Amino acid sequence: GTNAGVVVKPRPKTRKPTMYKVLMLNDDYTPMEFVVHVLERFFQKSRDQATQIMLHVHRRGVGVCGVYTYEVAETKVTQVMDLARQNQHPLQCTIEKE
Ligand code: TYC
Repeated sequence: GTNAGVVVKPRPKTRKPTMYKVLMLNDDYTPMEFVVHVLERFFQKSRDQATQIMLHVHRRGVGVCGVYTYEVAETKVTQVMDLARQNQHPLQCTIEKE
């Protein structure tokens, strides 16, 4: 086929990194607009995507903001929790191994 004659060494040490879901939890007090803002700012969601995720969390209690390696996921949780605390919102965010 293509690449005829090209010899490729197997590389057995390569591993898929363990990935972690960042989960957003519903509460009764955090404004919907704040949650949409958080999803746009820290999770690179469009306004429409952020609104869909926020409404899913509002209705179902929990939703996935994104899936990342451990260090990135942990950083995003910290960023969300810091901004929520600064604004005196009880918004909760956590990580879960995929
Ligand atoms: N339930 C909140 C309200 O009615 C909105 C909300 C959505 C809060 C998602 C948190 O993760 C959340 N204002």
